[in-house]
Amino acid sequence: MTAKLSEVDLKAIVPTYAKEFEMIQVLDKEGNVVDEETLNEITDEELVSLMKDIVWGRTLDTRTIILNRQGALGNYATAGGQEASQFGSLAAITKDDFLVPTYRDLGVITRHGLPMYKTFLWYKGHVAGNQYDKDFQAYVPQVMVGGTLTPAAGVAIGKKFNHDTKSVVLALCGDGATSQGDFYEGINFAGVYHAPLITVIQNNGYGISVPSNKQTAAATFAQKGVAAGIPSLRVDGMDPVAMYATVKKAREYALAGNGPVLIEALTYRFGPHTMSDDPKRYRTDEELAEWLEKDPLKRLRNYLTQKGLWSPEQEAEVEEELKKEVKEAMARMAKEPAQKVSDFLKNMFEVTPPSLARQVKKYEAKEME
Ligand SMILES: Cc1ncc(C[n+]2csc(CCOP(=O)(O)OP(=O)(O)O)c2C)c(N)n1
Repeated sequence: MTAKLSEVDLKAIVPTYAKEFEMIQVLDKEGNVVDEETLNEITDEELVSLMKDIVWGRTLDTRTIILNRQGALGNYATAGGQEASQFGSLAAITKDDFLVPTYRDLGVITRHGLPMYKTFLWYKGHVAGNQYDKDFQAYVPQVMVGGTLTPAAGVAIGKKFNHDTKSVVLALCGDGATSQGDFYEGINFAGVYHAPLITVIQNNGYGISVPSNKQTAAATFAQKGVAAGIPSLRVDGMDPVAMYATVKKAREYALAGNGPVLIEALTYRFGPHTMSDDPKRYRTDEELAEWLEKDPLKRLRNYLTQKGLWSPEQEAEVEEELKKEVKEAMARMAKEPAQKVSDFLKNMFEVTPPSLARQVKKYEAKEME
């Protein structure tokens, strides 16, 4: 088939994808079931475990904000509100799957298995916070916006080349990250190689203070996957069950050798971008109030409480455990020897190149003085 240029209507060419990207939801904001079929595929144990993750994540966020204000930790990118897109996604993967998180996903990487004191060392800018056990399946949290996608695609392509049919890669990024070249390069190559990469774009509506409509003229972030030939979905990112079920489905699809899946999660951060940000300068109280009503924690709590699967006592237990974990992690962090310049120079390459080795020697001599 060929087309006649005179019949081409430029205005009609960019689809809105309104139908293709209808938002997937399982629980509505009150915690009522809107997709029974999907929910029936999930056991009560899985839902309770997901609830524990979310309460754990919310409590960690609250504690970390306090520690930052006390000056005990470095600057912090708050995560409250984004627990469904974070922990719903995490719950759908296993410890053998590879996680590529951003600076906002510190709770996620800790729940994936990074010792909490290492997470805290990362906040302090200590090199030991970047040194992981060889078996731990994750990269250090990426601060370069969009920078999760190229290494994530690399790991996924490696899995494909090595005929690994048992694990996938989960890469997280924000809506702002999708404006970066790295994002397109990463998803493009994952698409070309049919690599098992699941990308979750946590669309919280802002890149710091820049709203979505100033970042892209596209109607959705999900449609950015279409040009890379990647099945893409749009999910209620405040619905923990929808996130869990969608990432699980994407994982099965990728494990079957079909290639990547891209998911746009519609979410919101309740707090500031980081502790040095004042969101009141670019968001209204009404907007925040609207999103607070969609709170993923309240939503799953309502549903599980109705079913008799969750109680305030269970919630308090998770909170107490987390607080204990934080206390122990802070004590362990304090025992870490102060870092030396030579330590982080040595941490950059598996085999230190000669030019760097010379610098290491120079610093080591100074450090001995
Ligand atoms: C390459 C690069 N440019 C700019 C920054 C500064 N910066 C830090 S966070 C951020 C906004 C990112 O927004 P988004 O990807 O939506 O993620 P969110 O912070 O909302 O989770 C920017 C511009 C950076 N860290 N890296």
